Amino acid sequence: MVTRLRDGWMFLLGIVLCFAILKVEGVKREDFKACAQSGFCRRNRAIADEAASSSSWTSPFELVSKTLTVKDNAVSGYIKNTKSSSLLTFEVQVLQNGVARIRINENEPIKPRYEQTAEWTLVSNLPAKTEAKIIKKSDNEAVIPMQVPGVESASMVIHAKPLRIDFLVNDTPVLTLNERGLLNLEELRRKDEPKLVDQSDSSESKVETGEWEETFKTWTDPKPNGPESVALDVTFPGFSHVYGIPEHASTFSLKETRGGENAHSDPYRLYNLDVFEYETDNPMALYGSVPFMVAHNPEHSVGLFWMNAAETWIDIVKTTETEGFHLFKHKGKTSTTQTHWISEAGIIDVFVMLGPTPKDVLKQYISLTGAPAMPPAFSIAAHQCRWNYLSSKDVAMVDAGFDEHDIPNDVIWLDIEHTDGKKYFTWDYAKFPDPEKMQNELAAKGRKLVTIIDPHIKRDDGYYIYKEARDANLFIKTPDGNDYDGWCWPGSSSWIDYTNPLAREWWIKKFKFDDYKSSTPALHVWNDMNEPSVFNGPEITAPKEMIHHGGWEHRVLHNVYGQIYHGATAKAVSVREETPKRSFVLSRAFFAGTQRYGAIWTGDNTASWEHLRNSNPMLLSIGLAGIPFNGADVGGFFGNPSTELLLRWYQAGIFQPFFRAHAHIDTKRREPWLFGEPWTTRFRNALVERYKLLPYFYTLFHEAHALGVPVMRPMFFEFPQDERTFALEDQFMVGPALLVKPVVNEGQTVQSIYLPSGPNGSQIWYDYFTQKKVTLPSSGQEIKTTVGIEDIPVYLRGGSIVARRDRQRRSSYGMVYDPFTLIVALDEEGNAEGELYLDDGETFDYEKGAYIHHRFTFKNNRLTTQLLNTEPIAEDYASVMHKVRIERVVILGSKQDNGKLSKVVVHDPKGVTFDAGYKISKSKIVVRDPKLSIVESQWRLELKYQ
Ligand code: NBV
Repeated sequence: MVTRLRDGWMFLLGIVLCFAILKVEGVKREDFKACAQSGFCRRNRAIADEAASSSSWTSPFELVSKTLTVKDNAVSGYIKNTKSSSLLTFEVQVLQNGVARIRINENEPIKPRYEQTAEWTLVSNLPAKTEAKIIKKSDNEAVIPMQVPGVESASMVIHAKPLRIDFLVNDTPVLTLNERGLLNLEELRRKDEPKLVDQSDSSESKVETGEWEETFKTWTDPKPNGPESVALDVTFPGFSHVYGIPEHASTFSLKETRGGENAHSDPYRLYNLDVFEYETDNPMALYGSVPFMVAHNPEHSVGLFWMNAAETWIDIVKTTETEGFHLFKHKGKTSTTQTHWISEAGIIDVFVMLGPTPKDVLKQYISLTGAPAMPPAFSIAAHQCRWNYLSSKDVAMVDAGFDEHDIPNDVIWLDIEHTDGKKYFTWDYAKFPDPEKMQNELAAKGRKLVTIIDPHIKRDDGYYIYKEARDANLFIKTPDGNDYDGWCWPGSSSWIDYTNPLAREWWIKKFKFDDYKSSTPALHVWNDMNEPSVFNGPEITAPKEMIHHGGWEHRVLHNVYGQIYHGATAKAVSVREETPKRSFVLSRAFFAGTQRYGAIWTGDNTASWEHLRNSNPMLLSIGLAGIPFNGADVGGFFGNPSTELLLRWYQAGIFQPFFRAHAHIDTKRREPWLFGEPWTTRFRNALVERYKLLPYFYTLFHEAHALGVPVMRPMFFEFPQDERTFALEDQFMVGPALLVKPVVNEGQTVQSIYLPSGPNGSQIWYDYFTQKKVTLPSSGQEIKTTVGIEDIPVYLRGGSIVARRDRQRRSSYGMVYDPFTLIVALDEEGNAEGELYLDDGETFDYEKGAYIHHRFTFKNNRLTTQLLNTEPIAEDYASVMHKVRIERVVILGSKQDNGKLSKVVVHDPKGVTFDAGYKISKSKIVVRDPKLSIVESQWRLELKYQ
């Protein structure tokens, strides 16, 4: 009876919530905590306040120097809390690639603290440890040498009293731990035991502690473990810019959070949450969390990875010498960034990456958290989604619409309404009578279908997924051992505990074709709501006291839950066929390591110019945090974009890594042909440009897979010494060659673009579309250009070679055997180089040599190539690709003073020499059909001058 009554109330609540979800406008800030409403954030901020206000503040933590020992290439010892006299364990590992790991834990906690974030986050084959050495300078100072490739000298200096750790690169301090003395580790204790001593004697009296219970709105968190937070300050001396720690709808170069000009007033929060109608310029938590920060100045880049999956807050303060702070004078520069990392539970497990370049830091970061997956080729083309395409007929119409209007598209998506009552893995057969036929029809054109699979499972005995999971005991539990029951789309729901290995194993089977009825190899998957989103939970998520496998509270792993789910789904889709294939799974929630599984998007944005503008800094931050495959809903999810906004969004989206048009169920239809001419042509033109550039994008995804470098790059990644690029967030690089500055303002007719001059001041740029060399004004590097409604400001960097496929097809599948055009954009010296990576786009055969990787070089009027393949191209692959040609070479910027071009000679791989046809206009040469196969490399194309 009680249950039924409760269910009745829950049902009503659900209706009200759904109604609210569709009707309310703007973010409801009051649904989400500010730091002041979170006990552990308050307590640690109070310590920072006290440290800042008292000149005599020192950290109570000291390293017990004589306990330092070396074992298994790790340095370990004890830290003493001088106020409580208790001990913490301390461990340092130095890895061979310039990374150091520091772990601090309670020595003998009354019960284990959560250390397993490593299991979900780190790769199993971490870089080897270097031989650990301690050079004792004095009782108070020990030096641990570090090896950083590309750097003359590097070391870690540990000061014992009080504990402070400095990292030095070529004798310059680049990062310091506990410089402000904010290290804190709340030791577990029993509720009836008094706290030995507070970190700060008076902070307790100043703040309401919320240690054993905390109420937020109508929810009370019982906190059975009491206070257990960990915190540490990290100073970046000499750095005025820090980046990363997504996901926030904020600026790319992170703002201060404790005063200062244009600062946020709360710390950046990392707590995966479903924030309805989120706002821009806000440090509030969003759907994903990556506790990884990069600091950059003209000389150095460093990274800090705070490996903790509990709720985390990060304060940022910037200081200059004149303001009183200066620990180190940094080659005449005075700016320093101080950060304060505060997590609710777990241990301190941090990695410091010493670069020295931004690309090196990313490489170091993915050596820990894993290489981004190589995406299936179709998934980097265009996707068409909507909540919802309502029936098979609707899907067929949309599909046909693309063909009728000659607009390329690779994927059509089905949102929650395609299911039978929001029971995932089922179909509403009334609307989709023959899903297999529908998929086969798409597949016949090389197109795919994506269906949504959310993690909330309807509690319905007649639903096989629910029954199987319940019977196998796979759901997240309440503290009293029942299956957690919360509210989401299907009504009363439970959530699979993916941290349980048995749950993952079971989940993987659910995607086999005979299990997931009516699914075919053309179907790929979308994981939404995996923060997890719980309509009637605190802050619209799962209560922290819920219990996972091994007895762990949800609190300790909340931020990684969605990533584990994403990983299990990606694996499932990949192994459903006998021969594993690359899967495409889009996730909304993410954590460090998500890049190993697939793509993410920025959730429910709004169809406004502000959100279009915001997509660039958001995606730059996510890419910088190791997740290169990212995108924002093109057009904006909530609301109806004007046609101009929609078009400008397409024009920006085609240069962002993941392109998906998507819209809320209440919005007007907006497939790109619905606006009539000349708009249809404009949308087509934008999408066709993306398709032409697919070989370049694919090559960049391969680079991301190999090295972690983002596809959509912050300007400073390519121009690390140019300080003017450090805060740029409205223009970006796509790979090393293309600079893009999308138009993001209504009615905009002029765009100014910053074109960096490069380290030696001689960087040439070409307008990507007109292929003309840009003449820079005498005043500097900023140009202004008029932008018509069809114009996208894109510039090609002199010195690069970009491979394209220029024939228009209806999907990327149709382009597999299409010939290539090479655009060779010469630099000041008449040189250029660039890469092309190719494989079958769907299997893992590239691991067995089935790929082609060229490095093209243009030098001394000759175009040549070198295959970067580590072994001969696998025979089968080489033989199918043999017929694929380079059909055109376009050379930009050839020097008139070379004389008159008299012929273009091709020396082919068989030793045959012939003249190729060409056309020349001013400094552009177009060589036609040099008859070169893409699998060959022993050729040379030469420009002969008279
Ligand atoms: O499944 C419906 C939507 C989906 O279209 C959107 O992309 C997700 O971010 N989903 C959220 C649930 C509800 C949104 C109000």
